[in-house]
Amino acid sequence: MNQFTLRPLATSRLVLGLALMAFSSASLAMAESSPEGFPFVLPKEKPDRPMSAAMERIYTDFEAPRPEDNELFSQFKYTALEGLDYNGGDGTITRRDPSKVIYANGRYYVWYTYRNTPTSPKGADASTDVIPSRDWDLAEIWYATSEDGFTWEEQGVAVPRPPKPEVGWRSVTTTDILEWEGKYYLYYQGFMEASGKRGDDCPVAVSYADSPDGPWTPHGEIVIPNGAPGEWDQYSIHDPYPLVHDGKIYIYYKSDFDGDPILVRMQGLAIGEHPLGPFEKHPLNPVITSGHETTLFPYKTGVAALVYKDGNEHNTIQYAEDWVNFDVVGITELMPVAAGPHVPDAFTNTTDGRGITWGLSHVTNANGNWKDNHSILIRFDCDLSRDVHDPVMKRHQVRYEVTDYLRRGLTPEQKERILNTPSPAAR
Ligand code: AAL
Repeated sequence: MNQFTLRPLATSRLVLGLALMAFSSASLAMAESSPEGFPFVLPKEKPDRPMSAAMERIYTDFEAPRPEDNELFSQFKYTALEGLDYNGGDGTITRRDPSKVIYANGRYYVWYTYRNTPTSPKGADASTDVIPSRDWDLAEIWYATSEDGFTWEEQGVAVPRPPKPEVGWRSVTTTDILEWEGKYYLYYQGFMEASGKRGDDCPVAVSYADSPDGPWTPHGEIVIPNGAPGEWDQYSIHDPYPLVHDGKIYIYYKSDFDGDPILVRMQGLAIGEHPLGPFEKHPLNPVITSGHETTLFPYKTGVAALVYKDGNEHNTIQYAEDWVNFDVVGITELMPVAAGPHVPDAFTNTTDGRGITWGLSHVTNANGNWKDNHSILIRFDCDLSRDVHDPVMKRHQVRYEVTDYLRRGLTPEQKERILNTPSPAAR
Protein backbone atom coordinates (compact mmCIF):
# COMPACT_ATOMS: atom_id res chain seq x y z
CA MET A 1 0.00 0.00 0.00
CA ASN A 2 1.64 3.36 -0.94
CA GLN A 3 1.15 6.68 0.83
CA PHE A 4 -1.66 7.63 -1.64
CA THR A 5 -3.77 4.57 -0.86
CA LEU A 6 -6.12 5.25 2.08
CA ARG A 7 -7.65 2.60 4.39
CA PRO A 8 -11.41 2.03 3.59
CA LEU A 9 -12.67 3.58 6.89
CA ALA A 10 -10.56 6.70 6.42
CA THR A 11 -11.81 6.94 2.85
CA SER A 12 -15.46 6.86 3.86
CA ARG A 13 -14.89 9.47 6.59
CA LEU A 14 -13.15 11.73 4.09
CA VAL A 15 -15.96 11.33 1.56
CA LEU A 16 -18.56 12.04 4.23
CA GLY A 17 -16.69 15.10 5.41
CA LEU A 18 -16.36 16.46 1.87
CA ALA A 19 -20.08 15.84 1.27
CA LEU A 20 -21.08 17.68 4.45
CA MET A 21 -18.83 20.58 3.54
CA ALA A 22 -20.40 20.73 0.06
CA PHE A 23 -23.96 20.60 1.48
CA SER A 24 -23.39 23.26 4.10
CA SER A 25 -21.71 25.60 1.64
CA ALA A 26 -24.54 25.09 -0.84
CA SER A 27 -27.18 25.80 1.76
CA LEU A 28 -25.19 28.78 2.98
CA ALA A 29 -25.04 30.03 -0.59
CA MET A 30 -28.81 29.60 -0.91
CA ALA A 31 -29.37 31.47 2.34
CA GLU A 32 -27.11 34.29 1.25
CA SER A 33 -28.63 34.38 -2.26
CA SER A 34 -32.31 34.71 -1.07
CA PRO A 35 -34.20 35.69 2.12
CA GLU A 36 -34.96 32.91 4.59
CA GLY A 37 -37.37 30.45 2.85
CA PHE A 38 -40.54 29.19 4.49
CA PRO A 39 -39.49 26.86 7.32
CA PHE A 40 -39.34 23.12 6.76
CA VAL A 41 -41.37 22.45 9.92
CA LEU A 42 -44.84 23.94 9.40
CA PRO A 43 -45.34 26.56 12.15
CA LYS A 44 -48.33 25.78 14.36
CA GLU A 45 -48.91 29.49 14.88
CA LYS A 46 -49.05 32.12 12.16
CA PRO A 47 -45.44 33.12 11.43
CA ASP A 48 -44.46 36.79 11.32
CA ARG A 49 -43.38 36.92 7.66
CA PRO A 50 -44.80 37.87 4.28
CA MET A 51 -47.04 35.04 3.06
CA SER A 52 -49.27 34.25 0.11
CA ALA A 53 -53.04 34.53 0.45
CA ALA A 54 -53.31 30.75 0.67
CA MET A 55 -50.75 30.55 3.46
CA GLU A 56 -52.44 33.41 5.32
CA ARG A 57 -55.75 31.54 5.00
CA ILE A 58 -54.68 28.38 6.74
CA TYR A 59 -53.83 30.47 9.80
CA THR A 60 -56.83 32.81 9.70
CA ASP A 61 -59.70 30.66 8.38
CA PHE A 62 -58.99 27.29 9.97
CA GLU A 63 -58.62 26.27 13.59
CA ALA A 64 -55.18 24.78 12.78
CA PRO A 65 -52.88 24.91 9.73
CA ARG A 66 -53.30 21.19 9.14
CA PRO A 67 -56.47 19.06 9.18
CA GLU A 68 -55.12 16.59 11.72
CA ASP A 69 -55.21 19.35 14.34
CA ASN A 70 -58.46 20.98 13.20
CA GLU A 71 -61.31 20.13 15.62
CA LEU A 72 -63.77 21.09 12.88
CA PHE A 73 -62.36 18.70 10.32
CA SER A 74 -63.25 15.02 10.16
CA GLN A 75 -63.69 12.13 7.85
CA PHE A 76 -66.88 10.12 8.16
CA LYS A 77 -67.34 6.38 8.66
CA TYR A 78 -70.62 4.56 7.94
CA THR A 79 -72.38 1.52 9.42
CA ALA A 80 -75.54 -0.29 8.25
CA LEU A 81 -78.32 -0.25 10.84
CA GLU A 82 -79.84 -3.44 12.19
CA GLY A 83 -83.57 -3.87 12.81
CA LEU A 84 -85.28 -1.93 10.02
CA ASP A 85 -86.99 -3.74 7.10
CA TYR A 86 -87.39 -2.30 3.58
CA ASN A 87 -89.56 -4.95 1.87
CA GLY A 88 -86.52 -6.29 0.02
CA GLY A 89 -85.77 -2.83 -1.42
CA ASP A 90 -88.72 -2.82 -3.83
CA GLY A 91 -89.36 0.88 -3.26
CA THR A 92 -92.58 0.50 -1.26
CA ILE A 93 -90.92 1.40 2.05
CA THR A 94 -88.65 4.37 2.59
CA ARG A 95 -87.05 5.80 5.71
CA ARG A 96 -85.18 9.06 5.28
CA ASP A 97 -84.36 12.54 6.62
CA PRO A 98 -83.71 11.47 10.22
CA SER A 99 -84.07 13.94 13.09
CA LYS A 100 -81.32 14.64 15.55
CA VAL A 101 -80.84 11.66 17.87
CA ILE A 102 -81.77 12.32 21.52
CA TYR A 103 -81.16 10.26 24.66
CA ALA A 104 -84.11 9.85 27.05
CA ASN A 105 -85.60 7.17 29.30
CA GLY A 106 -82.31 5.23 29.05
CA ARG A 107 -82.30 4.87 25.26
CA TYR A 108 -81.73 6.73 22.01
CA TYR A 109 -84.65 8.09 19.97
CA VAL A 110 -84.83 9.11 16.32
CA TRP A 111 -87.74 10.30 14.19
CA TYR A 112 -87.83 10.13 10.40
CA THR A 113 -89.90 10.27 7.22
CA TYR A 114 -91.61 6.88 6.76
CA ARG A 115 -93.41 5.96 3.55
CA ASN A 116 -95.15 2.60 3.04
CA THR A 117 -97.11 2.63 -0.22
CA PRO A 118 -98.31 -0.06 -2.67
CA THR A 119 -95.82 1.15 -5.28
CA SER A 120 -92.55 3.02 -5.50
CA PRO A 121 -92.75 6.75 -6.45
CA LYS A 122 -94.15 7.30 -9.98
CA GLY A 123 -93.84 11.06 -10.49
CA ALA A 124 -96.35 13.90 -9.99
CA ASP A 125 -98.43 13.19 -13.11
CA ALA A 126 -98.95 9.52 -12.23
CA SER A 127 -99.46 10.12 -8.52
CA THR A 128 -102.82 9.41 -6.91
CA ASP A 129 -104.17 9.23 -3.37
CA VAL A 130 -102.16 6.02 -2.93
CA ILE A 131 -99.40 6.26 -5.56
CA PRO A 132 -96.60 8.56 -4.36
CA SER A 133 -95.17 11.25 -6.62
CA ARG A 134 -91.79 11.27 -4.88
CA ASP A 135 -89.92 9.32 -2.25
CA TRP A 136 -91.28 11.54 0.55
CA ASP A 137 -94.86 11.82 -0.76
CA LEU A 138 -97.76 10.17 1.21
CA ALA A 139 -95.41 9.85 4.18
CA GLU A 140 -95.74 10.03 7.97
CA ILE A 141 -93.36 10.70 10.83
CA TRP A 142 -92.34 7.45 12.52
CA TYR A 143 -89.78 6.78 15.23
CA ALA A 144 -87.39 4.14 16.49
CA THR A 145 -85.33 3.57 19.65
CA SER A 146 -81.97 1.98 20.31
CA GLU A 147 -79.75 0.93 23.20
CA ASP A 148 -76.50 1.37 21.27
CA GLY A 149 -77.17 3.48 18.15
CA PHE A 150 -76.49 0.53 15.84
CA THR A 151 -79.51 -1.74 16.33
CA TRP A 152 -82.85 0.07 16.18
CA GLU A 153 -86.38 -1.02 17.11
CA GLU A 154 -89.14 0.72 15.15
CA GLN A 155 -91.83 1.94 17.55
CA GLY A 156 -94.37 3.06 14.96
CA VAL A 157 -96.06 6.30 13.97
CA ALA A 158 -95.46 9.54 15.87
CA VAL A 159 -97.21 12.06 13.57
CA PRO A 160 -99.70 10.63 11.06
CA ARG A 161 -101.00 12.55 8.07
CA PRO A 162 -103.88 14.70 9.37
CA PRO A 163 -107.24 14.81 7.54
CA LYS A 164 -107.66 17.14 4.58
CA PRO A 165 -107.44 20.18 4.54
CA GLU A 166 -105.20 20.39 7.63
CA VAL A 167 -101.54 21.31 7.08
CA GLY A 168 -99.65 18.19 6.02
CA TRP A 169 -102.73 16.18 4.89
CA ARG A 170 -100.84 14.99 1.74
CA SER A 171 -97.56 14.20 3.53
CA VAL A 172 -95.72 15.04 6.74
CA THR A 173 -91.97 14.69 6.32
CA THR A 174 -88.43 15.71 7.24
CA THR A 175 -88.87 16.23 10.92
CA ASP A 176 -86.63 17.37 13.74
CA ILE A 177 -86.92 17.33 17.49
CA LEU A 178 -86.81 20.06 20.15
CA GLU A 179 -86.83 19.47 23.90
CA TRP A 180 -87.98 22.61 25.71
CA GLU A 181 -89.01 23.03 29.36
CA GLY A 182 -89.69 19.30 29.75
CA LYS A 183 -91.89 18.98 26.66
CA TYR A 184 -91.04 17.62 23.22
CA TYR A 185 -91.77 19.26 19.85
CA LEU A 186 -91.54 17.74 16.37
CA TYR A 187 -91.23 20.25 13.53
CA TYR A 188 -91.91 18.90 10.03
CA GLN A 189 -92.75 19.78 6.47
CA GLY A 190 -96.50 19.82 5.87
CA PHE A 191 -97.39 19.12 2.23
CA MET A 192 -100.80 20.23 0.93
CA GLU A 193 -100.25 18.73 -2.55
CA ALA A 194 -98.11 15.96 -4.04
CA SER A 195 -94.49 17.08 -4.20
CA GLY A 196 -93.59 17.82 -7.82
CA LYS A 197 -96.99 19.21 -8.89
CA ARG A 198 -95.41 22.67 -9.01
CA GLY A 199 -92.31 22.04 -6.99
CA ASP A 200 -91.34 20.70 -3.59
CA ASP A 201 -93.61 23.22 -1.94
CA CYS A 202 -94.55 23.22 1.73
CA PRO A 203 -94.49 25.24 4.99
CA VAL A 204 -93.47 23.90 8.41
CA ALA A 205 -95.87 22.63 11.08
CA VAL A 206 -95.32 21.30 14.61
CA SER A 207 -96.72 18.70 17.03
CA TYR A 208 -95.98 18.42 20.74
CA ALA A 209 -95.97 15.78 23.51
CA ASP A 210 -95.08 15.32 27.17
CA SER A 211 -92.98 12.26 26.32
CA PRO A 212 -90.75 11.30 23.39
CA ASP A 213 -93.04 8.27 23.04
CA GLY A 214 -96.02 10.58 22.47
CA PRO A 215 -98.91 10.87 22.10
CA TRP A 216 -98.27 13.83 19.81
CA THR A 217 -100.78 16.67 19.45
CA PRO A 218 -100.68 18.66 16.20
CA HIS A 219 -100.53 22.42 16.76
CA GLY A 220 -102.70 22.57 13.63
CA GLU A 221 -101.25 25.83 12.31
CA ILE A 222 -98.28 26.67 10.11
CA VAL A 223 -95.44 27.63 12.42
CA ILE A 224 -92.86 28.75 9.81
CA PRO A 225 -94.70 30.13 6.80
CA ASN A 226 -93.51 30.39 3.23
CA GLY A 227 -92.02 33.73 2.20
CA ALA A 228 -93.96 36.43 0.39
CA PRO A 229 -94.32 36.17 -3.42
CA GLY A 230 -90.96 36.87 -5.03
CA GLU A 231 -88.97 36.11 -1.89
CA TRP A 232 -86.31 33.35 -1.93
CA ASP A 233 -88.31 31.07 0.39
CA GLN A 234 -91.74 31.68 -1.12
CA TYR A 235 -92.37 28.05 -2.01
CA SER A 236 -90.44 25.74 0.30
CA ILE A 237 -89.54 25.74 3.97
CA HIS A 238 -87.59 22.49 4.31
CA ASP A 239 -85.56 20.65 6.90
CA PRO A 240 -86.57 22.57 10.07
CA TYR A 241 -83.68 22.12 12.52
CA PRO A 242 -84.18 23.56 16.06
CA LEU A 243 -81.39 24.36 18.53
CA VAL A 244 -81.52 26.42 21.73
CA HIS A 245 -79.29 29.49 21.92
CA ASP A 246 -79.42 32.71 23.93
CA GLY A 247 -82.54 31.44 25.69
CA LYS A 248 -84.40 31.26 22.36
CA ILE A 249 -85.29 28.62 19.75
CA TYR A 250 -83.17 28.91 16.61
CA ILE A 251 -84.73 26.98 13.72
CA TYR A 252 -82.48 26.68 10.69
CA TYR A 253 -84.19 25.61 7.45
CA LYS A 254 -83.50 25.15 3.76
CA SER A 255 -85.32 26.58 0.75
CA ASP A 256 -85.10 25.61 -2.92
CA PHE A 257 -85.27 28.67 -5.16
CA ASP A 258 -84.40 30.15 -8.56
CA GLY A 259 -84.37 26.99 -10.71
CA ASP A 260 -82.92 28.43 -13.92
CA PRO A 261 -81.69 26.00 -15.06
CA ILE A 262 -81.48 24.15 -11.77
CA LEU A 263 -82.57 24.92 -8.25
CA VAL A 264 -80.43 26.94 -5.87
CA ARG A 265 -80.50 25.62 -2.32
CA MET A 266 -79.60 27.80 0.64
CA GLN A 267 -80.37 27.86 4.34
CA GLY A 268 -82.16 30.39 6.51
CA LEU A 269 -82.84 30.98 10.18
CA ALA A 270 -86.04 31.75 12.12
CA ILE A 271 -85.92 32.63 15.82
CA GLY A 272 -88.71 32.30 18.38
CA GLU A 273 -89.17 32.55 22.11
CA HIS A 274 -91.84 29.85 22.31
CA PRO A 275 -91.86 26.47 20.53
CA LEU A 276 -95.25 27.17 18.95
CA GLY A 277 -94.03 30.52 17.64
CA PRO A 278 -94.16 33.09 16.41
CA PHE A 279 -90.83 32.64 14.66
CA GLU A 280 -89.17 35.65 13.06
CA LYS A 281 -87.04 35.04 9.97
CA HIS A 282 -83.60 36.60 10.23
CA PRO A 283 -83.19 39.74 8.08
CA LEU A 284 -79.86 38.42 6.75
CA ASN A 285 -81.43 35.24 5.35
CA PRO A 286 -80.13 33.17 3.61
CA VAL A 287 -77.37 32.64 6.20
CA ILE A 288 -75.72 29.60 4.53
CA THR A 289 -75.24 29.79 0.77
CA SER A 290 -74.82 26.09 0.13
CA GLY A 291 -75.80 22.71 1.45
CA HIS A 292 -79.05 20.84 1.30
CA GLU A 293 -80.58 19.31 4.43
CA THR A 294 -79.66 21.25 7.57
CA THR A 295 -77.19 19.78 10.08
CA LEU A 296 -75.78 21.97 12.85
CA PHE A 297 -74.44 21.69 16.40
CA PRO A 298 -73.29 24.07 19.14
CA TYR A 299 -69.51 24.46 19.17
CA LYS A 300 -67.74 26.57 21.78
CA THR A 301 -69.79 29.78 21.93
CA GLY A 302 -70.97 29.49 18.33
CA VAL A 303 -72.62 26.98 16.04
CA ALA A 304 -71.07 24.65 13.44
CA ALA A 305 -72.77 23.36 10.30
CA LEU A 306 -72.22 20.41 7.97
CA VAL A 307 -72.72 21.78 4.45
CA TYR A 308 -73.00 19.19 1.68
CA LYS A 309 -74.41 18.41 -1.77
CA ASP A 310 -75.17 21.83 -3.28
CA GLY A 311 -73.64 25.26 -3.82
CA ASN A 312 -70.18 26.74 -4.12
CA GLU A 313 -69.39 25.82 -0.53
CA HIS A 314 -70.59 22.21 -0.55
CA ASN A 315 -68.41 19.65 1.22
CA THR A 316 -67.49 22.15 3.92
CA ILE A 317 -67.80 22.46 7.66
CA GLN A 318 -68.77 25.99 8.67
CA TYR A 319 -68.87 27.99 11.88
CA ALA A 320 -70.74 31.07 13.08
CA GLU A 321 -69.60 32.68 16.33
CA ASP A 322 -72.84 34.72 16.33
CA TRP A 323 -75.01 31.84 15.01
CA VAL A 324 -75.76 33.94 11.88
CA ASN A 325 -72.60 34.77 9.93
CA PHE A 326 -70.90 31.53 8.84
CA ASP A 327 -67.32 30.98 7.65
CA VAL A 328 -65.77 27.90 6.07
CA VAL A 329 -63.55 26.26 8.70
CA GLY A 330 -63.09 22.79 7.24
CA ILE A 331 -63.26 21.03 3.89
CA THR A 332 -64.05 17.32 3.72
CA GLU A 333 -65.76 14.70 1.57
CA LEU A 334 -68.22 11.79 1.57
CA MET A 335 -70.27 13.70 4.12
CA PRO A 336 -73.39 12.20 5.72
CA VAL A 337 -76.50 13.29 3.80
CA ALA A 338 -79.53 14.60 5.71
CA ALA A 339 -77.51 13.98 8.85
CA GLY A 340 -79.27 13.86 12.20
CA PRO A 341 -76.41 13.91 14.73
CA HIS A 342 -76.61 13.04 18.40
CA VAL A 343 -76.11 16.51 19.90
CA PRO A 344 -76.10 16.18 23.70
CA ASP A 345 -76.04 19.97 24.17
CA ALA A 346 -78.57 20.85 21.43
CA PHE A 347 -81.10 22.20 23.95
CA THR A 348 -78.97 23.18 26.96
CA ASN A 349 -78.48 26.79 25.87
CA THR A 350 -74.76 26.08 26.09
CA THR A 351 -71.98 28.59 25.51
CA ASP A 352 -69.44 25.79 25.51
CA GLY A 353 -70.60 23.51 22.71
CA ARG A 354 -68.75 20.21 22.75
CA GLY A 355 -69.40 18.94 19.21
CA ILE A 356 -70.53 15.60 17.81
CA THR A 357 -69.24 12.09 17.17
CA TRP A 358 -72.15 10.21 15.54
CA GLY A 359 -75.70 10.25 14.27
CA LEU A 360 -77.93 8.87 11.54
CA SER A 361 -78.11 9.93 7.91
CA HIS A 362 -79.72 8.57 4.76
CA VAL A 363 -78.86 7.22 1.36
CA THR A 364 -81.42 7.90 -1.35
CA ASN A 365 -82.15 5.58 -4.26
CA ALA A 366 -80.66 2.95 -2.00
CA ASN A 367 -80.45 0.09 -4.51
CA GLY A 368 -79.37 2.29 -7.42
CA ASN A 369 -82.54 1.65 -9.38
CA TRP A 370 -84.89 4.62 -9.72
CA LYS A 371 -87.71 2.17 -10.61
CA ASP A 372 -87.63 0.99 -6.98
CA ASN A 373 -86.63 4.34 -5.52
CA HIS A 374 -86.47 4.35 -1.74
CA SER A 375 -84.08 5.58 0.92
CA ILE A 376 -82.48 3.88 3.91
CA LEU A 377 -81.12 5.15 7.19
CA ILE A 378 -77.49 4.49 8.09
CA ARG A 379 -75.22 5.46 10.96
CA PHE A 380 -72.31 7.84 10.59
CA ASP A 381 -69.40 8.39 12.96
CA CYS A 382 -66.91 11.25 13.00
CA ASP A 383 -64.65 13.25 15.27
CA LEU A 384 -66.06 16.77 15.40
CA SER A 385 -65.82 16.73 19.16
CA ARG A 386 -63.66 18.64 21.63
CA ASP A 387 -63.84 15.61 23.93
CA VAL A 388 -62.56 12.96 21.52
CA HIS A 389 -59.38 12.72 19.43
CA ASP A 390 -59.57 9.93 16.87
CA PRO A 391 -56.62 10.22 14.46
CA VAL A 392 -58.28 7.83 12.00
CA MET A 393 -61.12 10.34 11.60
CA LYS A 394 -58.59 13.10 10.98
CA ARG A 395 -57.05 11.45 7.92
CA HIS A 396 -57.59 13.67 4.91
CA GLN A 397 -57.53 11.20 2.06
CA VAL A 398 -60.65 9.17 1.42
CA ARG A 399 -59.57 6.20 -0.70
CA TYR A 400 -61.78 5.46 -3.66
CA GLU A 401 -61.54 2.19 -5.57
CA VAL A 402 -61.04 1.93 -9.33
CA THR A 403 -64.69 0.96 -9.66
CA ASP A 404 -65.70 4.22 -7.98
CA TYR A 405 -63.97 6.16 -10.75
CA LEU A 406 -64.98 3.99 -13.68
CA ARG A 407 -68.67 3.89 -12.81
CA ARG A 408 -68.70 7.65 -13.27
CA GLY A 409 -68.19 7.46 -17.02
CA LEU A 410 -68.84 10.00 -19.77
CA THR A 411 -72.34 10.32 -21.12
CA PRO A 412 -72.72 9.35 -24.81
CA GLU A 413 -73.21 13.04 -25.59
CA GLN A 414 -69.98 13.98 -23.82
CA LYS A 415 -68.07 11.23 -25.64
CA GLU A 416 -69.49 12.42 -28.98
CA ARG A 417 -68.57 16.05 -28.20
CA ILE A 418 -65.04 15.06 -27.32
CA LEU A 419 -64.58 12.89 -30.39
CA ASN A 420 -66.00 15.58 -32.64
CA THR A 421 -63.84 18.36 -31.19
CA PRO A 422 -60.74 18.62 -33.36
CA SER A 423 -57.52 18.72 -31.39
CA PRO A 424 -55.71 22.11 -31.45
CA ALA A 425 -53.08 20.68 -33.80
CA ALA A 426 -55.78 19.69 -36.34
CA ARG A 427 -57.42 23.16 -36.35
C1 AAL B 1 -84.93 16.10 1.50
C2 AAL B 1 -85.14 17.43 2.24
C3 AAL B 1 -86.63 17.75 2.19
C4 AAL B 1 -87.07 17.85 0.76
C5 AAL B 1 -86.99 16.41 0.34
C6 AAL B 1 -87.64 15.73 1.53
O1 AAL B 1 -83.59 15.80 1.30
O2 AAL B 1 -84.37 18.44 1.66
O3 AAL B 1 -87.37 16.62 2.64
O4 AAL B 1 -88.43 18.27 0.72
O5 AAL B 1 -85.59 16.10 0.25
